Amino acid sequence: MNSNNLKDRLEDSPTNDNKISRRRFLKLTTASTMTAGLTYSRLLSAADRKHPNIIFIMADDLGYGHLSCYGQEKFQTPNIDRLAAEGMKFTQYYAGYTVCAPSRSVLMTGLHHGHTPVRSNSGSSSLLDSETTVAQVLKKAGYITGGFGKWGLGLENMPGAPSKKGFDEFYGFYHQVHAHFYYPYWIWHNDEKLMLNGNDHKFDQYVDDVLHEKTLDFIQASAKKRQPFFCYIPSIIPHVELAVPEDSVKPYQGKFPKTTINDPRPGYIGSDDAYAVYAGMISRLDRNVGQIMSLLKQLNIDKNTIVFFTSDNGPQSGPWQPLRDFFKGTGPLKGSKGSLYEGGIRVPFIARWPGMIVPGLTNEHIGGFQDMMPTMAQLAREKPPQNDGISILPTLFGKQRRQKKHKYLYWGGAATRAVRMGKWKAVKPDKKNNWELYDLSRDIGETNNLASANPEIITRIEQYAYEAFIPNRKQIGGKWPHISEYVRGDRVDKLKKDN
Ligand SMILES: [Ca+2]
Repeated sequence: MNSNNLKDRLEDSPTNDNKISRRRFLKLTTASTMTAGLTYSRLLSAADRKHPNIIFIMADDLGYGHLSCYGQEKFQTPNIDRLAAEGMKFTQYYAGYTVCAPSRSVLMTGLHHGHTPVRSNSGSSSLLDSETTVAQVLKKAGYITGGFGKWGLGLENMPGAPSKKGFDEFYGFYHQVHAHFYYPYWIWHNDEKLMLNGNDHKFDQYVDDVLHEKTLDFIQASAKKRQPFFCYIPSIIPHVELAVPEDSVKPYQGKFPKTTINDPRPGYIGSDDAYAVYAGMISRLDRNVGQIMSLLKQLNIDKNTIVFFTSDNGPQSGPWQPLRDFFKGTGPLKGSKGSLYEGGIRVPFIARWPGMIVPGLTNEHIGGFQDMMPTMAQLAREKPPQNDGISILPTLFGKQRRQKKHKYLYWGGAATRAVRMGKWKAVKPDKKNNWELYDLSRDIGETNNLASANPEIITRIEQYAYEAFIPNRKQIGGKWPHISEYVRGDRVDKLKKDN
Protein backbone atom coordinates (compact mmCIF):
# COMPACT_ATOMS: atom_id res chain seq x y z
CA MET A 1 0.00 0.00 0.00
CA ASN A 2 1.44 3.38 -0.87
CA SER A 3 1.30 6.35 1.43
CA ASN A 4 -1.66 8.01 -0.31
CA ASN A 5 -3.72 4.89 0.10
CA LEU A 6 -2.82 4.89 3.75
CA LYS A 7 -3.99 8.46 4.13
CA ASP A 8 -7.35 7.71 2.47
CA ARG A 9 -7.82 4.52 4.37
CA LEU A 10 -7.07 6.14 7.71
CA GLU A 11 -9.55 8.89 7.07
CA ASP A 12 -12.31 6.50 6.15
CA SER A 13 -11.65 4.13 9.00
CA PRO A 14 -14.47 3.83 11.57
CA THR A 15 -12.02 4.61 14.38
CA ASN A 16 -11.70 8.13 12.99
CA ASP A 17 -15.02 9.07 14.55
CA ASN A 18 -15.22 8.24 18.21
CA LYS A 19 -18.39 10.25 18.67
CA ILE A 20 -20.61 7.90 16.71
CA SER A 21 -23.62 6.34 18.36
CA ARG A 22 -23.27 3.07 20.19
CA ARG A 23 -25.57 1.28 17.70
CA ARG A 24 -23.62 2.50 14.70
CA PHE A 25 -20.38 1.68 16.47
CA LEU A 26 -21.43 -1.92 17.12
CA LYS A 27 -22.60 -2.31 13.52
CA LEU A 28 -19.34 -0.96 12.14
CA THR A 29 -17.29 -3.02 14.56
CA THR A 30 -18.97 -6.25 13.59
CA ALA A 31 -18.67 -5.56 9.87
CA SER A 32 -15.13 -4.29 9.97
CA THR A 33 -13.74 -6.94 12.31
CA MET A 34 -14.30 -9.63 9.69
CA THR A 35 -12.38 -7.82 6.95
CA ALA A 36 -10.06 -6.00 9.30
CA GLY A 37 -8.72 -9.22 10.82
CA LEU A 38 -7.27 -10.24 7.47
CA THR A 39 -6.10 -6.73 6.62
CA TYR A 40 -4.35 -6.27 9.94
CA SER A 41 -2.48 -9.56 9.77
CA ARG A 42 -1.36 -8.87 6.19
CA LEU A 43 -0.15 -5.44 7.15
CA LEU A 44 1.63 -6.73 10.20
CA SER A 45 3.52 -9.36 8.28
CA ALA A 46 4.62 -6.71 5.79
CA ALA A 47 5.70 -4.62 8.78
CA ASP A 48 7.13 -1.50 7.26
CA ARG A 49 5.41 1.76 6.40
CA LYS A 50 1.90 0.49 7.10
CA HIS A 51 2.12 0.42 10.87
CA PRO A 52 4.52 3.28 11.54
CA ASN A 53 6.78 3.20 14.52
CA ILE A 54 5.54 5.79 17.01
CA ILE A 55 7.89 7.86 19.16
CA PHE A 56 6.26 10.16 21.70
CA ILE A 57 8.68 12.53 23.43
CA MET A 58 7.25 14.54 26.33
CA ALA A 59 9.37 17.07 28.22
CA ASP A 60 8.63 17.77 31.88
CA ASP A 61 7.56 21.35 32.73
CA LEU A 62 8.79 22.77 29.42
CA GLY A 63 6.82 25.95 28.66
CA TYR A 64 5.16 27.20 25.50
CA GLY A 65 7.96 29.74 25.03
CA HIS A 66 11.00 27.61 25.84
CA LEU A 67 11.86 26.43 22.32
CA SER A 68 13.38 28.68 19.69
CA CYS A 69 10.77 27.45 17.18
CA TYR A 70 8.14 28.84 19.60
CA GLY A 71 9.90 32.18 20.10
CA GLN A 72 12.71 31.53 22.61
CA GLU A 73 15.35 34.22 22.07
CA LYS A 74 17.99 33.61 24.75
CA PHE A 75 19.18 30.22 23.49
CA GLN A 76 18.52 27.87 20.58
CA THR A 77 16.94 24.42 20.36
CA PRO A 78 18.13 23.50 16.84
CA ASN A 79 17.15 19.83 16.87
CA ILE A 80 13.59 20.36 18.05
CA ASP A 81 13.37 23.29 15.64
CA ARG A 82 14.36 20.91 12.84
CA LEU A 83 11.65 18.50 13.96
CA ALA A 84 9.14 21.35 13.56
CA ALA A 85 10.61 22.46 10.22
CA GLU A 86 10.36 18.91 8.88
CA GLY A 87 6.93 18.34 10.43
CA MET A 88 3.90 20.24 11.67
CA LYS A 89 3.93 22.69 14.55
CA PHE A 90 0.74 23.25 16.54
CA THR A 91 0.07 26.55 18.29
CA GLN A 92 -3.12 25.67 20.17
CA TYR A 93 -2.38 22.30 21.68
CA TYR A 94 -3.11 21.49 25.31
CA ALA A 95 -1.65 19.24 27.95
CA GLY A 96 -3.93 16.90 29.88
CA TYR A 97 -3.69 19.07 32.97
CA THR A 98 -1.52 21.60 34.79
CA VAL A 99 0.71 19.04 36.54
CA CYS A 100 2.43 15.72 35.81
CA ALA A 101 0.28 12.76 36.87
CA PRO A 102 -3.14 13.87 35.61
CA SER A 103 -1.61 15.09 32.37
CA ARG A 104 -0.14 11.61 31.87
CA SER A 105 -3.43 10.00 32.82
CA VAL A 106 -5.23 11.97 30.07
CA LEU A 107 -2.51 11.07 27.57
CA MET A 108 -2.54 7.38 28.43
CA THR A 109 -6.34 6.88 28.67
CA GLY A 110 -7.68 9.38 26.13
CA LEU A 111 -10.10 10.61 28.80
CA HIS A 112 -10.09 14.35 29.49
CA HIS A 113 -9.43 15.73 32.94
CA GLY A 114 -13.08 15.64 33.98
CA HIS A 115 -13.18 11.88 33.30
CA THR A 116 -9.64 10.55 33.59
CA PRO A 117 -8.90 8.27 36.55
CA VAL A 118 -5.80 10.02 38.00
CA ARG A 119 -6.63 13.69 38.52
CA SER A 120 -4.14 14.96 41.05
CA ASN A 121 -0.45 14.74 41.81
CA SER A 122 -0.34 12.41 44.80
CA GLY A 123 2.74 10.81 43.31
CA SER A 124 1.59 7.23 43.40
CA SER A 125 -2.10 7.13 42.43
CA SER A 126 -2.68 4.09 40.29
CA LEU A 127 -4.61 3.16 37.19
CA LEU A 128 -6.82 0.11 37.69
CA ASP A 129 -7.09 -3.16 35.74
CA SER A 130 -10.23 -1.90 34.02
CA GLU A 131 -8.53 1.21 32.64
CA THR A 132 -6.82 0.91 29.25
CA THR A 133 -3.73 2.79 28.13
CA VAL A 134 -2.61 3.68 24.64
CA ALA A 135 0.33 1.29 25.18
CA GLN A 136 -2.11 -1.59 25.70
CA VAL A 137 -3.94 -0.65 22.51
CA LEU A 138 -0.69 -0.53 20.54
CA LYS A 139 0.54 -3.78 22.05
CA LYS A 140 -2.68 -5.43 20.97
CA ALA A 141 -2.00 -4.14 17.46
CA GLY A 142 1.35 -5.93 17.47
CA TYR A 143 3.65 -3.13 18.60
CA ILE A 144 6.74 -3.63 20.76
CA THR A 145 6.32 -1.10 23.56
CA GLY A 146 8.95 0.70 25.62
CA GLY A 147 8.82 3.56 28.14
CA PHE A 148 11.74 5.66 29.40
CA GLY A 149 11.25 8.26 32.12
CA LYS A 150 8.56 9.35 34.56
CA TRP A 151 5.47 7.14 34.75
CA GLY A 152 3.37 8.51 37.64
CA LEU A 153 0.34 6.21 37.18
CA GLY A 154 1.05 3.36 39.60
CA LEU A 155 3.87 1.82 41.62
CA GLU A 156 5.47 -1.58 41.05
CA ASN A 157 2.98 -3.39 43.31
CA MET A 158 -0.13 -1.71 41.90
CA PRO A 159 -2.37 -2.48 38.91
CA GLY A 160 -1.13 0.68 37.19
CA ALA A 161 2.52 -0.41 37.00
CA PRO A 162 3.83 -0.01 33.42
CA SER A 163 4.34 -3.78 33.05
CA LYS A 164 0.59 -4.24 33.64
CA LYS A 165 -0.35 -1.31 31.44
CA GLY A 166 1.04 -2.42 28.10
CA PHE A 167 4.79 -1.85 28.34
CA ASP A 168 7.16 -4.67 27.39
CA GLU A 169 9.94 -2.63 28.89
CA PHE A 170 10.07 0.40 31.17
CA TYR A 171 13.11 2.17 32.57
CA GLY A 172 12.72 5.01 35.03
CA PHE A 173 10.53 6.20 37.85
CA TYR A 174 7.12 5.00 38.93
CA HIS A 175 6.70 7.49 41.80
CA GLN A 176 6.94 11.11 40.76
CA VAL A 177 9.04 12.12 43.73
CA HIS A 178 11.63 9.57 42.61
CA ALA A 179 11.86 11.45 39.29
CA HIS A 180 12.74 14.70 41.09
CA PHE A 181 16.29 13.45 41.54
CA TYR A 182 18.82 13.54 38.74
CA TYR A 183 21.41 11.42 40.55
CA PRO A 184 19.32 8.66 42.19
CA TYR A 185 21.17 5.53 43.20
CA TRP A 186 18.60 3.29 41.53
CA ILE A 187 15.76 3.35 39.02
CA TRP A 188 13.21 0.77 37.92
CA HIS A 189 13.75 -1.57 35.03
CA ASN A 190 10.35 -3.18 34.66
CA ASP A 191 9.58 -4.28 38.22
CA GLU A 192 13.18 -4.70 39.36
CA LYS A 193 15.62 -2.18 40.73
CA LEU A 194 18.49 -1.19 38.47
CA MET A 195 21.29 0.07 40.71
CA LEU A 196 23.24 3.14 39.58
CA ASN A 197 26.40 2.65 41.60
CA GLY A 198 27.89 5.84 40.20
CA ASN A 199 25.38 7.74 42.30
CA ASP A 200 26.07 5.99 45.61
CA HIS A 201 27.49 8.97 47.55
CA LYS A 202 28.65 10.32 44.16
CA PHE A 203 27.26 12.28 41.22
CA ASP A 204 28.51 10.18 38.31
CA GLN A 205 25.42 9.06 36.41
CA TYR A 206 23.07 11.82 35.27
CA VAL A 207 19.94 9.75 35.15
CA ASP A 208 18.47 11.43 32.10
CA ASP A 209 21.58 10.31 30.19
CA VAL A 210 21.10 6.75 31.45
CA LEU A 211 17.49 6.78 30.26
CA HIS A 212 18.48 8.29 26.94
CA GLU A 213 21.00 5.47 26.35
CA LYS A 214 18.30 2.91 27.14
CA THR A 215 15.96 4.69 24.73
CA LEU A 216 18.50 4.49 21.91
CA ASP A 217 19.12 0.80 22.72
CA PHE A 218 15.38 0.10 22.57
CA ILE A 219 14.97 1.84 19.21
CA GLN A 220 17.98 -0.01 17.81
CA ALA A 221 16.84 -3.42 19.07
CA SER A 222 13.23 -2.88 17.95
CA ALA A 223 14.29 -1.82 14.45
CA LYS A 224 15.87 -5.25 13.96
CA LYS A 225 12.59 -7.04 14.64
CA ARG A 226 9.85 -7.33 12.08
CA GLN A 227 7.38 -5.53 14.30
CA PRO A 228 6.52 -1.85 14.69
CA PHE A 229 7.43 -0.19 17.99
CA PHE A 230 6.01 2.41 20.33
CA CYS A 231 8.67 4.35 22.20
CA TYR A 232 7.26 6.57 24.95
CA ILE A 233 9.77 9.06 26.33
CA PRO A 234 8.32 11.01 29.26
CA SER A 235 11.62 12.78 29.90
CA ILE A 236 12.31 14.11 33.38
CA ILE A 237 13.95 17.35 32.23
CA PRO A 238 13.80 20.37 32.52
CA HIS A 239 11.80 19.87 35.75
CA VAL A 240 13.90 20.82 38.79
CA GLU A 241 16.34 19.82 40.56
CA LEU A 242 18.60 22.32 38.80
CA ALA A 243 21.31 19.97 37.61
CA VAL A 244 22.89 18.94 34.32
CA PRO A 245 26.39 17.73 33.33
CA GLU A 246 29.02 20.41 32.81
CA ASP A 247 29.26 20.11 29.02
CA SER A 248 25.67 21.33 28.67
CA VAL A 249 26.22 24.31 31.02
CA LYS A 250 29.49 25.50 29.53
CA PRO A 251 28.08 27.21 26.42
CA TYR A 252 25.96 29.43 28.67
CA GLN A 253 28.46 30.29 31.42
CA GLY A 254 29.05 34.03 31.47
CA LYS A 255 26.23 34.60 28.97
CA PHE A 256 23.50 35.21 31.50
CA PRO A 257 23.50 37.15 34.80
CA LYS A 258 24.79 34.78 37.47
CA THR A 259 21.80 34.05 39.66
CA THR A 260 21.37 31.74 42.64
CA ILE A 261 18.21 29.68 42.93
CA ASN A 262 18.12 27.29 45.84
CA ASP A 263 15.56 24.55 45.99
CA PRO A 264 13.54 25.09 49.18
CA ARG A 265 13.20 21.34 49.73
CA PRO A 266 15.91 19.92 52.00
CA GLY A 267 18.48 17.86 50.13
CA TYR A 268 17.50 19.02 46.63
CA ILE A 269 20.09 20.53 44.29
CA GLY A 270 19.95 24.24 43.52
CA SER A 271 22.42 26.33 41.51
CA ASP A 272 24.41 29.55 41.79
CA ASP A 273 24.27 29.90 38.00
CA ALA A 274 20.63 28.96 37.59
CA TYR A 275 19.98 30.49 34.15
CA ALA A 276 22.99 28.74 32.62
CA VAL A 277 22.03 25.41 34.17
CA TYR A 278 18.41 25.69 33.08
CA ALA A 279 19.33 26.58 29.49
CA GLY A 280 21.76 23.66 29.67
CA MET A 281 18.99 21.27 30.72
CA ILE A 282 16.77 22.26 27.80
CA SER A 283 19.79 21.97 25.50
CA ARG A 284 20.41 18.45 26.86
CA LEU A 285 16.85 17.54 25.95
CA ASP A 286 17.35 19.09 22.51
CA ARG A 287 20.59 17.14 22.05
CA ASN A 288 18.74 13.92 22.94
CA VAL A 289 16.05 14.64 20.35
CA GLY A 290 18.78 15.23 17.75
CA GLN A 291 20.43 11.91 18.59
CA ILE A 292 17.14 10.05 18.32
CA MET A 293 16.49 11.60 14.91
CA SER A 294 20.00 10.71 13.70
CA LEU A 295 19.53 7.14 14.87
CA LEU A 296 16.27 6.82 12.93
CA LYS A 297 18.10 7.89 9.77
CA GLN A 298 21.06 5.64 10.50
CA LEU A 299 18.72 2.66 10.96
CA ASN A 300 16.84 3.61 7.81
CA ILE A 301 13.51 3.74 9.64
CA ASP A 302 13.16 7.50 9.45
CA LYS A 303 10.39 7.38 6.84
CA ASN A 304 8.46 4.75 8.71
CA THR A 305 8.43 6.54 12.06
CA ILE A 306 6.11 9.25 13.28
CA VAL A 307 7.66 11.39 16.01
CA PHE A 308 5.65 13.55 18.39
CA PHE A 309 7.17 16.12 20.71
CA THR A 310 5.37 17.96 23.51
CA SER A 311 5.47 18.91 27.21
CA ASP A 312 3.32 17.68 30.09
CA ASN A 313 2.49 21.16 31.50
CA GLY A 314 3.81 24.71 31.79
CA PRO A 315 6.98 25.84 33.56
CA GLN A 316 7.47 26.04 37.32
CA SER A 317 6.77 29.21 39.27
CA GLY A 318 7.33 29.70 43.02
CA PRO A 319 11.06 29.80 43.80
CA TRP A 320 11.74 29.17 40.08
CA GLN A 321 9.68 32.14 38.87
CA PRO A 322 12.86 34.06 37.90
CA LEU A 323 13.66 31.26 35.43
CA ARG A 324 10.25 31.49 33.86
CA ASP A 325 10.47 35.28 33.63
CA PHE A 326 14.07 35.50 32.40
CA PHE A 327 13.50 33.05 29.53
CA LYS A 328 9.86 34.09 28.96
CA GLY A 329 9.08 30.41 29.40
CA THR A 330 5.38 30.80 28.66
CA GLY A 331 5.87 33.26 25.81
CA PRO A 332 2.87 35.60 25.76
CA LEU A 333 0.77 33.37 28.00
CA LYS A 334 -0.44 34.03 31.54
CA GLY A 335 0.15 31.63 34.44
CA SER A 336 2.51 28.71 34.83
CA LYS A 337 2.56 25.09 36.05
CA GLY A 338 -0.43 24.43 38.30
CA SER A 339 -2.54 27.18 36.70
CA LEU A 340 -5.49 26.76 34.35
CA TYR A 341 -4.58 29.95 32.53
CA GLU A 342 -2.92 29.24 29.20
CA GLY A 343 0.63 29.22 30.58
CA GLY A 344 -0.17 26.14 32.68
CA ILE A 345 -1.72 24.03 29.94
CA ARG A 346 -0.92 25.27 26.42
CA VAL A 347 2.23 23.44 25.32
CA PRO A 348 4.49 23.00 22.31
CA PHE A 349 3.25 20.18 20.10
CA ILE A 350 5.07 18.95 17.01
CA ALA A 351 4.53 15.93 14.74
CA ARG A 352 6.90 14.72 12.04
CA TRP A 353 6.53 11.89 9.53
CA PRO A 354 8.47 12.34 6.29
CA GLY A 355 6.36 11.86 3.18
CA MET A 356 3.14 11.80 5.19
CA ILE A 357 3.04 15.12 7.04
CA VAL A 358 3.71 18.13 4.85
CA PRO A 359 6.81 19.77 6.32
CA GLY A 360 7.09 23.26 7.72
CA LEU A 361 3.43 24.02 8.37
CA THR A 362 2.08 25.70 11.47
CA ASN A 363 -1.38 24.64 12.51
CA GLU A 364 -4.01 26.26 14.73
CA HIS A 365 -6.15 23.18 15.27
CA ILE A 366 -7.35 23.12 18.88
CA GLY A 367 -6.54 19.77 20.44
CA GLY A 368 -5.31 18.08 23.58
CA PHE A 369 -3.61 15.02 25.02
CA GLN A 370 -6.86 13.04 24.93
CA ASP A 371 -6.55 13.05 21.12
CA MET A 372 -3.49 10.82 21.23
CA MET A 373 -5.50 7.68 22.05
CA PRO A 374 -7.63 7.79 18.87
CA THR A 375 -4.74 9.15 16.80
CA MET A 376 -2.31 6.40 17.74
CA ALA A 377 -5.02 3.72 17.60
CA GLN A 378 -5.78 4.83 14.06
CA LEU A 379 -2.12 4.73 13.09
CA ALA A 380 -2.04 1.16 14.40
CA ARG A 381 -5.43 0.18 12.86
CA GLU A 382 -6.69 -0.83 16.26
CA LYS A 383 -9.94 0.17 17.91
CA PRO A 384 -9.45 2.44 20.90
CA PRO A 385 -11.53 2.14 24.06
CA GLN A 386 -14.19 4.76 24.69
CA ASN A 387 -12.43 8.11 24.96
CA ASP A 388 -12.86 11.87 24.71
CA GLY A 389 -10.34 12.46 21.94
CA ILE A 390 -10.55 13.13 18.22
CA SER A 391 -7.90 11.73 15.90
CA ILE A 392 -5.74 14.49 14.42
CA LEU A 393 -4.61 12.44 11.42
CA PRO A 394 -6.72 14.47 8.94
CA THR A 395 -4.90 17.61 10.09
CA LEU A 396 -1.51 15.91 9.97
CA PHE A 397 -2.21 14.63 6.46
CA GLY A 398 -3.27 18.05 5.19
CA LYS A 399 -6.99 17.25 5.01
CA GLN A 400 -8.02 19.96 7.42
CA ARG A 401 -11.53 20.26 6.03
CA ARG A 402 -12.20 16.70 7.12
CA GLN A 403 -10.86 17.31 10.62
CA LYS A 404 -13.52 16.95 13.30
CA LYS A 405 -13.32 19.56 16.00
CA HIS A 406 -13.92 19.52 19.73
CA LYS A 407 -17.10 21.21 20.91
CA TYR A 408 -15.01 22.21 23.91
CA LEU A 409 -12.00 21.15 25.97
CA TYR A 410 -12.31 20.79 29.74
CA TRP A 411 -9.97 20.72 32.72
CA GLY A 412 -10.66 20.88 36.44
CA GLY A 413 -12.36 19.50 39.51
CA ALA A 414 -15.39 20.72 41.39
CA ALA A 415 -13.90 24.16 42.17
CA THR A 416 -11.11 25.28 39.82
CA ARG A 417 -12.12 24.70 36.22
CA ALA A 418 -11.41 25.79 32.67
CA VAL A 419 -13.17 25.41 29.32
CA ARG A 420 -11.82 26.18 25.86
CA MET A 421 -14.59 26.66 23.31
CA GLY A 422 -13.53 27.99 19.89
CA LYS A 423 -11.95 31.37 20.45
CA TRP A 424 -13.28 31.54 24.00
CA LYS A 425 -11.45 30.49 27.12
CA ALA A 426 -13.24 30.48 30.45
CA VAL A 427 -11.54 30.01 33.80
CA LYS A 428 -13.16 29.59 37.20
CA PRO A 429 -10.26 30.33 39.53
CA ASP A 430 -11.86 28.84 42.66
CA LYS A 431 -15.18 28.10 44.35
CA LYS A 432 -15.75 31.67 45.50
CA ASN A 433 -14.97 33.59 42.33
CA ASN A 434 -17.09 33.69 39.19
CA TRP A 435 -16.12 32.50 35.73
CA GLU A 436 -13.74 34.72 33.81
CA LEU A 437 -13.99 34.83 30.03
CA TYR A 438 -11.30 35.70 27.48
CA ASP A 439 -11.30 36.00 23.70
CA LEU A 440 -8.02 34.25 22.87
CA SER A 441 -8.15 35.38 19.24
CA ARG A 442 -7.54 38.97 20.46
CA ASP A 443 -6.25 38.46 23.97
CA ILE A 444 -3.87 35.51 24.17
CA GLY A 445 -2.56 36.80 27.53
CA GLU A 446 -6.01 36.52 29.19
CA THR A 447 -6.00 40.10 30.46
CA ASN A 448 -9.45 41.40 29.52
CA ASN A 449 -12.26 39.59 31.32
CA LEU A 450 -15.35 39.69 29.08
CA ALA A 451 -17.64 37.57 31.27
CA SER A 452 -20.10 40.28 32.30
CA ALA A 453 -20.62 41.35 28.68
CA ASN A 454 -21.30 37.77 27.51
CA PRO A 455 -23.74 36.10 29.92
CA GLU A 456 -25.04 33.69 27.24
CA ILE A 457 -21.50 32.36 26.62
CA ILE A 458 -21.00 31.88 30.35
CA THR A 459 -24.29 29.95 30.56
CA ARG A 460 -23.08 27.58 27.83
CA ILE A 461 -19.68 27.21 29.47
CA GLU A 462 -21.32 26.37 32.81
CA GLN A 463 -23.44 23.74 31.11
CA TYR A 464 -20.37 22.17 29.44
CA ALA A 465 -18.42 22.25 32.68
CA TYR A 466 -21.33 20.57 34.44
CA GLU A 467 -21.59 17.77 31.86
CA ALA A 468 -17.79 17.33 31.58
CA PHE A 469 -17.05 16.70 35.22
CA ILE A 470 -17.85 13.39 36.85
CA PRO A 471 -16.67 12.81 40.43
CA ASN A 472 -13.45 10.85 40.54
CA ARG A 473 -13.36 7.23 41.56
CA LYS A 474 -11.65 6.24 44.80
CA GLN A 475 -7.88 6.56 44.45
CA ILE A 476 -5.41 3.89 45.45
CA GLY A 477 -1.85 4.77 46.32
CA GLY A 478 -0.68 7.99 47.93
CA LYS A 479 2.49 7.05 49.81
CA TRP A 480 4.93 9.99 50.06
CA PRO A 481 8.50 8.70 50.31
CA HIS A 482 11.53 10.14 52.10
CA ILE A 483 14.35 11.45 49.90
CA SER A 484 16.66 8.77 51.36
CA GLU A 485 14.74 6.11 49.44
CA TYR A 486 16.21 7.48 46.22
CA VAL A 487 19.34 9.47 46.97
CA ARG A 488 22.53 8.61 48.85
CA GLY A 489 25.17 11.07 50.01
CA ASP A 490 26.06 13.74 52.54
CA ARG A 491 22.98 15.80 51.87
CA VAL A 492 20.76 12.86 52.72
CA ASP A 493 22.85 11.53 55.63
CA LYS A 494 22.42 14.92 57.26
CA LEU A 495 18.68 14.85 56.72
CA LYS A 496 18.42 11.39 58.23
CA LYS A 497 20.34 12.60 61.30
CA ASP A 498 18.11 15.65 61.66
CA ASN A 499 15.05 13.42 61.58
CA1 LIG B 1 5.42 18.19 34.74
